[in-house]
Amino acid sequence: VQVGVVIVGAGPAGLVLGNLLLDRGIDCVILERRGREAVEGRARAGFLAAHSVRVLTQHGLADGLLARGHTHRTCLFRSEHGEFTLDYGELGRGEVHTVYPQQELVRDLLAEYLRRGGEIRFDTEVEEISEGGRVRTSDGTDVTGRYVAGCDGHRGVARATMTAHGTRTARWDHGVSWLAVLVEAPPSMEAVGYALHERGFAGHMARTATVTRYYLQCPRGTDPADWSADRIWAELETRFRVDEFGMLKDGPVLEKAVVDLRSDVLDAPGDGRLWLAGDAAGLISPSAAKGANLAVLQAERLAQALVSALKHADESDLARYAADCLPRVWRAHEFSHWMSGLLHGPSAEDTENTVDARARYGRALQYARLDSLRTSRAHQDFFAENYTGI
Ligand code: RFL
Repeated sequence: VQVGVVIVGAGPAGLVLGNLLLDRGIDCVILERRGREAVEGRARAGFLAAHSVRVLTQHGLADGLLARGHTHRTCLFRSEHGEFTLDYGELGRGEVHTVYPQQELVRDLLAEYLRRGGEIRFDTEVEEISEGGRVRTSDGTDVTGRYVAGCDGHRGVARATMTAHGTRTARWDHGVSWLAVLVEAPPSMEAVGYALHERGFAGHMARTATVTRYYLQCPRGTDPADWSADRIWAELETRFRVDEFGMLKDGPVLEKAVVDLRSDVLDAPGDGRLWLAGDAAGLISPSAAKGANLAVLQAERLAQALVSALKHADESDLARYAADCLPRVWRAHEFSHWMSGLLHGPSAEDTENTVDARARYGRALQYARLDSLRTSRAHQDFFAENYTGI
């Protein structure tokens, strides 16, 4: 079988790309390792940047998120020094977030892809991508594309193929992990909540009227099974200082998983016939909620470049794809990295090993960052621009 583009992976990157290609009359097929139910049920991101909403709207992919998503414009920081709220919708470029669970976005994108006549094969794992654009799948069939789009996440074959051919990776391990918890309870506050605490960071992010996401910083190697619902709520209440600021709205824990905070970026997100988008091209720690937004950005750019290549035999946009995306990718990483420093303070290693000096220095820097953000309008504008921007 020969098609214009073989897309590996049906996450946000692959599905946005597939829709945009179909729109321009490019034939493509998506190969997805998992079944439809698993693809549509995976709860991850929730905060969409204004840029992502613009791209999705422009391409007729935003009906669901415009109808059921919520606008979000404030974030709150709580620490031993009290709390303050930033109305980021009034700062910087005046952009806001749209809160819409990733699994609902994926469901919408998939429905639209099928409505546009797109082909997708579920339960089909790609095992190898070879130089001529040939893709070997677990069911023993080969599919060949004029181009292959690797949208198979950070553990996928596309990235492994690139690195096996010598593409280098820039990588950072933030040294901490988050216990990511989904609870069946309405949000406890209007804002995104960031709690800085000597026991570690805790986060609160709205998802829907009945489901809320919480995060708890935990040591690397934490087993989620060690965290009972009671322990989770007790720790959240301590770090959110409920005695001082009021209770959280609790409810049953629906899901818990540990996410290690790591970031990396491939030097070259593609070459020849194989081009990467989303987590396949780079993983960003969730500290500033940028991952799904970078996936949308890259899928849009890659779609344009592939259309030029396939319709006009012009590969100059593909040649420029890296230069086009990487500066914005790195700006997102820079901001996420700064957020990570703000939220986490000194690493557990610093606190345990070099007890005093380094830990105290790290903690003081953390509070200086927070204080700058609390008191400087210029810093608040800069924060808002990066927080909502892509
Ligand atoms: P995905 O979503 O991982 O999709 C990749 C797809 O490829 C399939 N696949 C294969 N298929 C065929 N053959 C193979 N060999 C394959 N290998 C893999 C997989 O089954 C899967 O369906 O990658 P994509 O499309 O690049 O999208 C990236 C985003 O999912 C990710 O960046 C975000 O979820 C990150 N993220 C957040 N991003 C935001 O912008 N805002 C947020 O609020 C936010 N919160 C989060 C997050 C990520 C989290 N976790 C779990 C890491 C919260 C969490 C807890």
